[in-house]
Amino acid sequence: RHAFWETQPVGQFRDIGDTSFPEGPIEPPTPLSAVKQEPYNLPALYEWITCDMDTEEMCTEVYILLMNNYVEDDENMFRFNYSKEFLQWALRPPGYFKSWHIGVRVKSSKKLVAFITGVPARIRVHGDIVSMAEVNFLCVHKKLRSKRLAPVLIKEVTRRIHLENIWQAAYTAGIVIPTPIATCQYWHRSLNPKKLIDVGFSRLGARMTMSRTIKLYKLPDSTITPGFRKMELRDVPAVTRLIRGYLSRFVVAPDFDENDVEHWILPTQNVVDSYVVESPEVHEITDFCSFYTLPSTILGNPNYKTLKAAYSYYTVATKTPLIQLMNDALIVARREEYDVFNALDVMENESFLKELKFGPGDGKLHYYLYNYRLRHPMKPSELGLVLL
Ligand code: YNC
Ligand code: MG
Repeated sequence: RHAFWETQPVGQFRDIGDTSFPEGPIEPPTPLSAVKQEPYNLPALYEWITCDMDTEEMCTEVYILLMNNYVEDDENMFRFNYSKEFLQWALRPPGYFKSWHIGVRVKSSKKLVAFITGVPARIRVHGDIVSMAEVNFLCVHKKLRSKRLAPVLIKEVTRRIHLENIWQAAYTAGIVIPTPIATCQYWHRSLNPKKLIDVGFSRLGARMTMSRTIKLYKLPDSTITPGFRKMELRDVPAVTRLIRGYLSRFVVAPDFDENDVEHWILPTQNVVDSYVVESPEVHEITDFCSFYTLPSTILGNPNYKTLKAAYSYYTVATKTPLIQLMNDALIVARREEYDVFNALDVMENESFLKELKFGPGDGKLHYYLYNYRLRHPMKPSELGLVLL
């Protein structure tokens, strides 16, 4: 059934429900000298490259490969269109390894035809903080599909991760492979309902007119929470304290320090946006919310080229009601001309989705760990991890 995945140190379907395995690594690390020193073999026409994401040229090549060949929805109406600035942000966090940014070129033409990446992260699973890779942006050019190239890319990124003495990984995918640790769902909040309906992202509800729909999703022009403002560099220590305290409640969550927060949460124009609540009385940071920007190309629509989407990232409410904080996030996103605000049902998100008029998407997002077994599958609300 899964010729490749059945050979890998991941939970296997036949073992689901078997509680005799201990939680933790499936295989122990090997000495670094025992890690294969040469890259895996590619078909003869292709060659490996390490992508230097510092250069504009390389970023552009990767951007174009993904723009034309990366993830589409089930009906092939939309395709993710990660921006170059986003890719540079996603791929160069603190302590990143250039060797984990892997491309495949056609030898003769030098055309980039496949890609896979890892970035380092400390992920806590129950009480254990594990050094992992977050693996993302696996892509094979449409003309090279179903040739078993993906397993070669996965084995090569695994080899290069092992060479840095890291033996676990976290990743998400829309498909089911052995074996999800959690299965989550996307929810969508219309900000620009007319465009979303025009491009086929959403449909007019039963007994609804366009003008009633527009009114239903209308948001105020300004945020409601006193002291709500964009996060600044000086907020990093306070936001780090808030996020560490909050994420400690979940079964699987990143172990963020101040450097991580500065990279992952501090606003970067058109990439990640974060807002804090600074209490007007004592100037203390009590809450924050964040979202990242990921447009999708609208395939084959004469009137519109891109859908501008915000994706809920990390949010911590200690004083402001979570619903009010997220409503303020919707207000700023609408003001900045996003068409839709997306959120997974992870962490405490379920508590605001319905009330804030999010609707469930089709398609699920499955979370996975490589070489780490969990005793029990998790509910989405036990997950404190958002991957890009
Ligand atoms: C996938 N998304 O099951 P079996 S998500 C993992 N994640 O193997 P072929 C995948 N495995 O079942 P194609 C996968 N998609 O026979 C397919 N597979 O055991 C498995 N799409 O290979 C699949 N990006 O080359 C099967 O398939 C085998 O030509 C088949 O290529 C697949 O980034 C793909 O959705 C996805 O570009 C590259 O369809 C291609 O179809 C494509 O014949 C559009 O491969 C873009 C897309 C995936 C986005 C993502 C996370 C990837 C995680 C990879 C696993 C990482 C494991 C941890 C490694 C580090 C370990 C340490 C330490
Ligand atoms: Mg293939």
